[in-house]
Amino acid sequence: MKKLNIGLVGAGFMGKAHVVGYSNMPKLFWPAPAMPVFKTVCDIVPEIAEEAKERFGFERCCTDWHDIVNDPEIDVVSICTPNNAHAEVAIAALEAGKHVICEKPIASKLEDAKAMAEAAKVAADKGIVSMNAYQYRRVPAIDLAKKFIDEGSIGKILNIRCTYLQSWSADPDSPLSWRFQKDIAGAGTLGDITSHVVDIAQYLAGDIDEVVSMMQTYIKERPVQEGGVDLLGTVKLGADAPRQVVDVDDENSFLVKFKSGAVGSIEATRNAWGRNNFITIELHGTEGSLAFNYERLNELQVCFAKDPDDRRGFKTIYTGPAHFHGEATWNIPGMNIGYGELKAIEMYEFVKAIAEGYQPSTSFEVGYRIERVCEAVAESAENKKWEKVRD
Ligand code: 4PW
Repeated sequence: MKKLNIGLVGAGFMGKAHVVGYSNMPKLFWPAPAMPVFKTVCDIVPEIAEEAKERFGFERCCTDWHDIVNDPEIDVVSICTPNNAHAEVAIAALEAGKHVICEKPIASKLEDAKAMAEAAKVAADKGIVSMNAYQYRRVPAIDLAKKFIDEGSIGKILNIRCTYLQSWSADPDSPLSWRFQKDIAGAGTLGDITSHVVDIAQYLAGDIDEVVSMMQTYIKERPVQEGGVDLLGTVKLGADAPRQVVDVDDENSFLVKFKSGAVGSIEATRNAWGRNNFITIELHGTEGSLAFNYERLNELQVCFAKDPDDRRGFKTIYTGPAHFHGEATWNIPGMNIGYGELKAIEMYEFVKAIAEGYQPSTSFEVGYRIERVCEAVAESAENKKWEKVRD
């Protein structure tokens, strides 16, 4: 079986998620399209790099990503750094002929996102695969929603309502990690989580054309966190810790018009006590409706207009072996998959694309367009008027 030597850049939370995805992929999907081999892990913090080598089973570790990109033995580069490093690493890796999977948002600056999409196009002509890690569109229930839409089962889409609500930054003592710093992250909630629902909305309902938005920053200062590790608010810093200004958004909400004529709304916040990974999508069409909530990710709710008046209403479909990659996971609906299996599905899609020589659906171009939507959202909040998404 073909082997793919993996170089992982960034060994924090998302680095762990990529490793879990690669390791479980061949255990779930067999025969695997290729076998990932954990070659080199890189982190700028030497102790984290050493620990990741031992914990994840890499052969080597380093603190300079060039060691991965310049290593002729490496086939694939997984980029899990803070957002401002994505472009430099990804473009160098693509130019060195490596396949690349890069965490989202694609970059911290629009011009970097554009350069990445262009580099990916050039690399694609040489058979190099690139992918932006928008994993939630690969949840089997979202795939099923797409199937219902494409088959015409809910008719013409009229409206799509989306939320992404979390609570991990609602506490003012949640530290000022890189996710709250514009020069590193590029944006706050907008890039971090709104981008996911923009991806799902566009995947299901087509391109967004115009937006009108509001953005808020509720907690203006946070305690400074030593070191670059992002703990997603799981560790709080006390009242005595020195504080610095937050220069990104905590929350954004906007109305959308799609090119298809459909309309909708998107709301995202990391300050919603009681909500955790609350990604909800509700679509209303001329022939029916669909509803999804990631906190119940193995379920899709469907309602069909054609059902008799006394039977019409939402019913729940539990995803399982009959659904997207269900043959690879568990045998009975209700046994359920979670974030770990989802990352294995994502890595399967990536490795299969490499083995078979095509580009995955979440291309760098898709990542760049999501940034274009986010640009319009930020401009609209500033200008207080509808803004077109630039092509
Ligand atoms: O991409 C998102 C993140 O940045 C994730 O899906 C969840 O929220 C986990 O971490 C943050």
